[in-house]
Amino acid sequence: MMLIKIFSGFFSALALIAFAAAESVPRAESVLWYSQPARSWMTEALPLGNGSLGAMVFGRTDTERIQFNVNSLWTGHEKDTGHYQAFGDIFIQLNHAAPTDYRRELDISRAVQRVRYVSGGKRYERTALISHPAKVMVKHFGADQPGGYTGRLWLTDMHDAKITADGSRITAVGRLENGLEYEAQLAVFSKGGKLRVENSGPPSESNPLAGVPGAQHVKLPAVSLVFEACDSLTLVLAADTNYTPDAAKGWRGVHPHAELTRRVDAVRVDALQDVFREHIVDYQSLFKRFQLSLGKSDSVIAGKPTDQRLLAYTRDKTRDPQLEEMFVQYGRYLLISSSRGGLPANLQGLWNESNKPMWRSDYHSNINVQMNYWLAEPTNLSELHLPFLHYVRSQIPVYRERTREEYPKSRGWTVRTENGIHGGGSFVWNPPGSAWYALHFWEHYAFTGDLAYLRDIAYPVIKEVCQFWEDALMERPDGTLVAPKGWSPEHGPVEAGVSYDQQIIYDLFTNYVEAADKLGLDRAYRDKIATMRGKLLKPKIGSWGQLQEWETDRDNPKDDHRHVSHLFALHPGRQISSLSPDLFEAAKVSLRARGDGGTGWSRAWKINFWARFRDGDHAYVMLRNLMTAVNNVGTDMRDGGGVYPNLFDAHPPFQIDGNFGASAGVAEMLVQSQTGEIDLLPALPAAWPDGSVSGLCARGGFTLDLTWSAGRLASVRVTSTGGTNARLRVGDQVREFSLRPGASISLDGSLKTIDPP
Ligand code: FUC
Repeated sequence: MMLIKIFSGFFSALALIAFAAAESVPRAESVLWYSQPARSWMTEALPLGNGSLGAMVFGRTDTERIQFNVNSLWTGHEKDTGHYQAFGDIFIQLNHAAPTDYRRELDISRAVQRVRYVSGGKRYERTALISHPAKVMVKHFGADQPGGYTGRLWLTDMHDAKITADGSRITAVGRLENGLEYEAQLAVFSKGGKLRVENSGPPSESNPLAGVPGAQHVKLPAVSLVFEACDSLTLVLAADTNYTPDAAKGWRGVHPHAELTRRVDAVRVDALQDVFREHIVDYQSLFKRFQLSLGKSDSVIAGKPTDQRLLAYTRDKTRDPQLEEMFVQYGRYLLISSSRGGLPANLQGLWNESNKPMWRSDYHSNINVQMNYWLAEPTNLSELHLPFLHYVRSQIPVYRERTREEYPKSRGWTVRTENGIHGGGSFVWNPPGSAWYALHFWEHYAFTGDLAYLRDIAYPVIKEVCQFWEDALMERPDGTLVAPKGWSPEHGPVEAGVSYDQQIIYDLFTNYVEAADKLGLDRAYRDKIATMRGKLLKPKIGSWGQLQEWETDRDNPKDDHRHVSHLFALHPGRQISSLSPDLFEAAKVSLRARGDGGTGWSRAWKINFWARFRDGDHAYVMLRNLMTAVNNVGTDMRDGGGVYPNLFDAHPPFQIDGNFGASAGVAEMLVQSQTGEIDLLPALPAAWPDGSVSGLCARGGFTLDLTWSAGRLASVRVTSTGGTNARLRVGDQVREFSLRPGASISLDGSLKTIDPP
């Protein structure tokens, strides 16, 4: 409070509160920062989001651009995917020329952005966030002297919405062709100076947005707000649609107008610190559950702006464990920002500036949407997995109908490769897609041990997908069961017995049998599925020792295709592990042949694969390969993956699965639990000799806090979040014990008890 008093005056106390709340100074590895404004949406602007409202902020000093999204703004219907849409922008003409001391940052430990600079002798500072509890974006523009803000601002829209102003509130109201209605409300507050609405249209002499990156396509509305000699400005934005995840209601709920008005009205601009504090507390309740330290970077390296640091990491091969730590936590930041209760994270999370984004920015079922959720359970964001599971359940009524048209002999449902939010899909059918989704329903149970969830939510879904395959599988004369007309994404012939299909069905049947056993349900059907699992065509080893991608031994050792679908059984499946040494070795031969390159998500998957091979050094090579600095804005996937200066994963173009898959991969390097025991430090690379992790979750209902030094486990604390019997492994040492839910036990590096429960 003292701090606030001292610094109040013209210089806003808000930024200070944002950074003083909850903890003193943000750690260097929590802050992405740059010494220039963003020059491109995809590679340099910085993301904010509360799970349904998202924004990309440029931090410009001439004309600021805030591009925003709502993740339910989709075209499409029950027979077609549609495209995820851009919503609109806020442009704020500030005319702060020749800034010096410029710094733009995103603090991922608070989900707050800040921009600071000096222009015309005045020191400016901006703070921005999108609050989940308040469901608004707030951006505050402050300065250390009065009268620094003179300019004009616009709220724009990507679909010709009607834009009007009432007082200092601008409203955009629109409707898409599929009947989706939407609205945005932007309220502007000022201190000092004057603020007025102008309805005369944009200045005709020149385009005021010339020079603003990505703004060429934007049509400026007639309405703008003019501000003159203001000391500070505060922007409050709320936006939403009338989408509802319910086919029975035609996917449409109430118009968002009243609710948006309520959200904006609820923000008390004279007590903004409350909004900030509430946001930080809410965000940190998720973010802080998982902490990681992979070692200390050289202070000169750690002190550089993030883009330069990333360049040095790639070009000079610097050792920078704190950058790696930041990248892992950034994945968690992105998930918290894009998956919180509403729709799940799509190919770009929820950030999108185009009405025709690559691959529709959709829910892609042959690897991508699944990879988005690999990190949720292990990195202690279990409830953020639910938006994906709820989304799938909401689509099932339509999936059933479409599936019946395509597979008239099958009960149950499955999906196409490209999927929207109205049940519709496009591109080829992906028959094992639903079985892969079913794995996610199982995993949420496997990590939480929540039996009520298993019984009421997961089990019916898993069982219905089993019924699809019960009807779709083809029995050969020798009794072998094969999936007909399969396709290993996205190459090779369409034929029966493709490994991708066979392995995913095996995984589905395994999860079903375990679920039925846990619940003591459907004994006869459980036995039937267990028998069918036994008859499935199994993985085969080919002529060069590889795990075959197809039933026919035709794998080309020079094939470096980005998809590695025939290794599903290794990860995320559990059919192949060190317990099946021949297949384990064959999978390794295949992965080596595929190489260490690929698109962003392909590299991320390879981190997970090498972790499952218990080869930490190779997993680490893949992490570094994924973290290759790239700055191209092209879309040619032959360019290979990497990350942009804003640490967004480059497919290319930006695709968020690689971010999420990498965070999951590092968790997989530190702890694994897919084979019934909790394996500690299974793939620790030489690059991280000393470190710690806390709040990492394992299947069975446990969280783990580990420390290691000189490459060996030093201590482990196991806390039961519901699990009772644990089997812990480190190297060849194994220790079994039981814990009461809520209790913890601390062990040393050789698994001897230090602190009993
Ligand atoms: C799959 C991949 C592509 C891309 C697309 C969104 O089809 O093969 O590389 O990631 O999804």
